[in-house]
Amino acid sequence: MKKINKPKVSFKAVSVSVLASVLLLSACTNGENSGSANSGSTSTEQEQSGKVTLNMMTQSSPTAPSDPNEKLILKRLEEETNVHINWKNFTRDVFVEKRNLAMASGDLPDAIFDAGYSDYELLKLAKDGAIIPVNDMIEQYMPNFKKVLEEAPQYKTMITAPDGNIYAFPWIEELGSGKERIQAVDAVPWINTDWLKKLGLAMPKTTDELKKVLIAFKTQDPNGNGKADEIPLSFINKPGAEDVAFLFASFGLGENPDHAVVTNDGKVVFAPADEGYKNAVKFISELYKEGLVDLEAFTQDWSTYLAKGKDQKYGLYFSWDKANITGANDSYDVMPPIAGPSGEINVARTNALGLARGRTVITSANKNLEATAKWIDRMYDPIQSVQNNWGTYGDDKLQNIFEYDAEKKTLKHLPLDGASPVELRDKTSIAGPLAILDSYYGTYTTLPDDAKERLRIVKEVMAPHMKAENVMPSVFNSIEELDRLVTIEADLFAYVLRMRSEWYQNGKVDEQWDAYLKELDRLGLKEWLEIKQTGYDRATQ
Ligand SMILES: [Ca+2]
Repeated sequence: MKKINKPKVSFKAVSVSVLASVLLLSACTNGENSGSANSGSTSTEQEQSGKVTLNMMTQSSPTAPSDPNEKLILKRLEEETNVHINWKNFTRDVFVEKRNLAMASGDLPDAIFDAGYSDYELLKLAKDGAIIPVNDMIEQYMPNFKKVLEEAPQYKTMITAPDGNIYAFPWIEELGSGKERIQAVDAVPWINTDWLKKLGLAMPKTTDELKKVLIAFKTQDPNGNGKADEIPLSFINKPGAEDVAFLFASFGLGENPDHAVVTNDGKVVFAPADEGYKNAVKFISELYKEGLVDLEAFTQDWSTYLAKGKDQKYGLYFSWDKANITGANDSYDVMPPIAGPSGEINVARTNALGLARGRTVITSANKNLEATAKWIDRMYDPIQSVQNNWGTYGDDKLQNIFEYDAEKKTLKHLPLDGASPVELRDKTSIAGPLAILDSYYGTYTTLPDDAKERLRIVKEVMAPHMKAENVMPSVFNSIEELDRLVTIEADLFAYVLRMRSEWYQNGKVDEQWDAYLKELDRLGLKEWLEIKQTGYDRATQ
């Protein structure tokens, strides 16, 4: 592999001082010699066989092998590319800490695979010269990735920082589009249909009917054990797929995890400052007053939530997929969106996309840019991307995710056979940078069964009731904007969550609403809205 001379790499937007620190960092790493087969004076780590060794840091599930090279996907890649990856792998719970420690110490790997960086972190690392722009590498060495960006040019815009540079390789997973994309709704409400049947109740269609159903669940012993042990309503009280906020849209615009809702005339609204939000919170507080809300909703973690779900204690609860909580059985079904006091039904759209910008970065210590770029480019080969995302085929020791048709070059999802999808995928997939476009389904791969069902729910049950025509696009803000957003959100979002939780329990939302709006202003809401609106306008013009 040809060595690229560092100064020849484009550092377009990088100042002289940063360049100096880049060179300094490289020098440090050289001197330290982090234990790999570093050949000293020549900077390429080539063995006699011509094999290149790259040092990468990554993360994995605790259920996956601690050495990623034991995964079949990576064994195959090493054979095919003649590139050996010397991994420093950390389990997810400690990864961020270890990653930050390594970057701060200057003991940089060549790349961080599955880095999980936020936009703000990417721009700060780039400013410090710890990671490098990859625009030229994409042009020169990455035909697969270029093809993805040509087929779906919107991603090129979305991964490009305001300074024109691309600092990281993204994860792109398309599953449906627009109102029907799989992320369009986060939390799905699951209702206990066994209990509805037992008590002779119909599926609730309004917020009033829901309240009556939940009261019946509490008082009429639907599980028939003679004890009032039913939990009519449970959730995990924070933004996410287990949040009760799905119900808010019955009262107006609705809420989503990042609090930004866009009106049909293109105005960005902070959902928790909306009148409909106030009425929604009041509704939840009425349910609380009736003793219908799980008291643990305010404190429970995933495992507590799951334990009661497995015991089928819930009347109504929220999650991405019921199989994760109450199991793949027919005791629960989706509760279709219900009408609020005005008689209107609405489903809020999330702003989420199957896009993570900061999936893999190349550090300034990397002396094998060409080999690294070519290796990362392999991840964007469609057949490779599909496996990286979900798992592989032809493993004689582990349950396979796919069957591979070598002639047609297609991967077919095998039945999960009762295995938990997440657990099974964690063991064999490698995640990282990849792209799966909608056009791949039916061409390179089939849809997994769980995704098929989610897409059906979003398309048939939810999308017809989505009133919002706009969502907040995935805006790559500038470092100055992010600096303000991150600072404001730390206090603003915490305050919103705290007040919502208090109001559920004390019912004082009407009395305290005006003071709350004033506090939102004091915490910087106006500036937050300005930055969001500017970003929206920039991305949609
Ligand atoms: Ca009971």
